[in-house]
Amino acid sequence: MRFLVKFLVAVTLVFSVFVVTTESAPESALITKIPGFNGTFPSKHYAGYVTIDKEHGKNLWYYFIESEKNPSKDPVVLWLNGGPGCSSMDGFVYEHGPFNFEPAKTNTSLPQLHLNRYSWSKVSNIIYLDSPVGVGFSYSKNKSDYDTGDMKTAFDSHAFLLKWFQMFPEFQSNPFYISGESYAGVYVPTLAAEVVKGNKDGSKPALNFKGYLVGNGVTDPMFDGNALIPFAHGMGLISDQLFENVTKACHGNFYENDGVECNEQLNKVGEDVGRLNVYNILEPCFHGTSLSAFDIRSLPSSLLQLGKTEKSLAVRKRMFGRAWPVRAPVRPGIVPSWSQLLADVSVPCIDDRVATAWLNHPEIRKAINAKEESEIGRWALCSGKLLFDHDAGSMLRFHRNLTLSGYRALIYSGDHDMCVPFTGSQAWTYSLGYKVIDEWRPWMSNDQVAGYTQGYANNLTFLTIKGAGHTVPEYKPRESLDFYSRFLSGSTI
Ligand SMILES: *[C@@H]1O[C@H](CO)[C@@H](O)[C@H](O)[C@H]1NC(C)=O
Ligand SMILES: *[C@@H]1O[C@H](CO)[C@@H](O)[C@H](O)[C@H]1NC(C)=O
Ligand SMILES: *[C@@H]1O[C@H](CO)[C@@H](O)[C@H](O)[C@H]1NC(C)=O
Ligand SMILES: *[C@@H]1O[C@H](CO)[C@@H](O)[C@H](O)[C@H]1NC(C)=O
Ligand SMILES: *[C@@H]1O[C@H](CO)[C@@H](O)[C@H](O)[C@H]1NC(C)=O
Ligand SMILES: CC(=O)N[C@H]1CO[C@H](CO)[C@@H](O)[C@@H]1O
Repeated sequence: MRFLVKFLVAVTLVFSVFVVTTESAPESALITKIPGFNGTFPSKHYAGYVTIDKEHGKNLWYYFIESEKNPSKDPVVLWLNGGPGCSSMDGFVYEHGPFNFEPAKTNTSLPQLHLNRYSWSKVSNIIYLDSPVGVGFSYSKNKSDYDTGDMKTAFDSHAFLLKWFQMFPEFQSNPFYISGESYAGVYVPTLAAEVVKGNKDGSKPALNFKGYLVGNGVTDPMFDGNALIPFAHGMGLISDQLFENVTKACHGNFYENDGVECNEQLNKVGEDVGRLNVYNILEPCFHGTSLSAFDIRSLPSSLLQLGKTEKSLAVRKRMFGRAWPVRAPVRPGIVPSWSQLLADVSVPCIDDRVATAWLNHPEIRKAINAKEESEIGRWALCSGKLLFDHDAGSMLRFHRNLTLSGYRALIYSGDHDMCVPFTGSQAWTYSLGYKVIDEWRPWMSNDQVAGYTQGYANNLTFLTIKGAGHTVPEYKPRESLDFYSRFLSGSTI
């Protein structure tokens, strides 16, 4: 376990008091036109930089979309993708952003944009933030800022929020929520704790923080590490006999056991599940297996239909996100960088083609107020620039504090994700020991069972989305907009 000395130094240097002013939304950040989109925006879009440390030239980039319903009353939601090191434009392009992307016909033309009828901006004001600096379009002129970790990231994102709400004062009284998925299972609670602390300490403006949402979130090494074996067994990926053997050999403790016998059994599990698409076991995996383009065409059509959604454009067939190789749950300490992972050729199912082509096109970067490539480099879905320390420990104490302080929490889980399986999230939410007030039951979307939920005291809700993978709205956009809007409005999911 590493300590927080660096972080504490940074805190003392960076701390400053923000002055509340009465400006309104910055006109210079307003986006009026995006090449590749011919229609009119259903609501206002803004993008730009917030400088959180002038001396270092430290700048966080955001894309903000006003609600299409009632921007002055609807919640403001911050969205964070994980990694660590992945851009939140992943969520914008592939999950719940305002557009669906039609890949460009040639490699010099632009992707064509269509409106996404299941965009989360239908019911909320939403901020996509590239965080920490070194990720997406966010940057620092002092490269030492790329040596970072959980606590520093939370501290900086809080500084961003204070400045952002100062720039957009008309949103200061809206309910405010923090959301994210995957490694944002760490970003969200740590940032929420900073926000609560800031409010207590009188930071200005006060943030009207109400609660948070975490999807397939990294939370705790023991719960996350023990999740795979029961998941693989329940999903029919390993045999009853192997399940019995591995459980016996590892004494039911799969996350840190290094006994020879246990390891042998875990290796057998690895052989069974290793070539699956870790982000959605139903999806084909084009990389990291021997499937060639020809093999893919010859797959039975029933297999090609798997994971098909109502989205007008197909979901990513290959995707990029942090692959915790099946037996490497997130542990305290340095998290390997994306370039190190890629060098090991251990990230399966990679694709970021539409997003990469779009966000590196000079016309697009100009339109969305992002710095030019010559100044800050290429946009990458996940950054290899960071030296990132997982220094916040288990998230359980954060969740306990936040929920006991009255903040609402939705912990949701695509139930076909093998990266952060629902079995872990289900187990840790239960482990908090809160009274069950809404016993496990199906929840409905469009007259169909969309998944299962269990509600606890202290406004904690656990929810699964049936058939969804790691990036839930990418697979189940309609169901996702349903649970999202019900949670935000405070009604029963
Ligand atoms: C675009 O595609 C053509 C034909 O496939 C290829 O020769 C060219 O190198 C590509 N250009 C870029 C910038 O990728
Ligand atoms: C937008 O307009 C351009 C030029 O008229 C056209 O080539 C393109 O197909 C249109 N895109 C969409 C999505 O309608
Ligand atoms: C970058 O920041 C570090 C830590 O604050 C400082 O020691 C260093 O002098 C800075 N470097 C530059 C080039 O400003
Ligand atoms: C389980 O363990 C038994 C006893 O060691 C062995 O005979 C059997 O082959 C194992 N089965 C599997 C599936 O590993
Ligand atoms: C939990 O709350 C206590 C009391 O407000 C505070 O001292 C502590 O730092 C909090 N812990 C976390 C992890 O937020
Ligand atoms: C908005 C909401 O659901 N609030 C509830 C949070 O939890 C407390 C105690 O469990 C309830 O009294 C609130 O109604």
